[in-house]
Amino acid sequence: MLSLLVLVLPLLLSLAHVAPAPSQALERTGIVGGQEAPGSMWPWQVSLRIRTRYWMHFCGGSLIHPQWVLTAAHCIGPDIKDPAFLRVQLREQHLYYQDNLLPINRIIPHPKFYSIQEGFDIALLELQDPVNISCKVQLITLPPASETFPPGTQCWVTGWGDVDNGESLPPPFPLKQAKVPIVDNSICDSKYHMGLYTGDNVRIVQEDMICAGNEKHDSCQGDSGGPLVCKVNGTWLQAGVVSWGDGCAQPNRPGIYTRVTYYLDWIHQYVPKGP
Ligand code: 4AZ
Repeated sequence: MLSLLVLVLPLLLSLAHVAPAPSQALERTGIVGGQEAPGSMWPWQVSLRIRTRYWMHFCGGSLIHPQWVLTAAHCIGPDIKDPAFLRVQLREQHLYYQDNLLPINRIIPHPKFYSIQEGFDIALLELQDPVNISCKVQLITLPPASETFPPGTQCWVTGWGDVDNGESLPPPFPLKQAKVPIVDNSICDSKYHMGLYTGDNVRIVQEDMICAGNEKHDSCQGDSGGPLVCKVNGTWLQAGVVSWGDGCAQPNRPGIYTRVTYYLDWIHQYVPKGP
């Protein structure tokens, strides 16, 4: 039962924190430490909405095919949800201002997902109808299986999540971006062991994860499910899906993402390679 609470708590928290906050100081940066995204960028970013009093943002996602959205399993599982209570909003500059919510056919969490720390934090949403690709709405390219995204690769994370630990994005809820450096998996794992009694032989950062960010720039609650993208030889590729972390922008606690290259075969069991 406790494990159930541990599983649903992140969802409850991510639901709780996104309720429109009273207007606050005008100068707010973030994701954590980012800036507002230019309107022409990140055309694959989507917002996942859940039916409450209104269709509330609870997670990010990315458009990888005209009819498919990639997100995190912890956003929508592991318990089965009725697609009727979810909607997808394509790229918009400010949450809620120009909503055109799209219905979903199928919700597909990775079958091995159980808890965030164990990995497999990836899911697919099939839209009822394929969307029109335009200058505002475009697909993000999945990386080739061989792409490792070495430290030093220029990567960015985007979303409408918290601007600091426990501090939600204030109205008018602009899409935010932050440039986050990739952190090598073994270095990230040793950082996560700092200040813990967990034995060094106990892996915290698993092989199906990729780390990025630092004390200045990070993703945070409400960014979950959204894309970590990197420009490789002039093409934007999706390296990760926002998954978890120990707080946001804390020292020695980079953000942890699901490593997309690890799940290409699983994704292509459902998502056609062409349009
Ligand atoms: C969350 O709770 C969450 N700093 C998302 C991203 C990160 C930490 C927590 C990474 O959804």
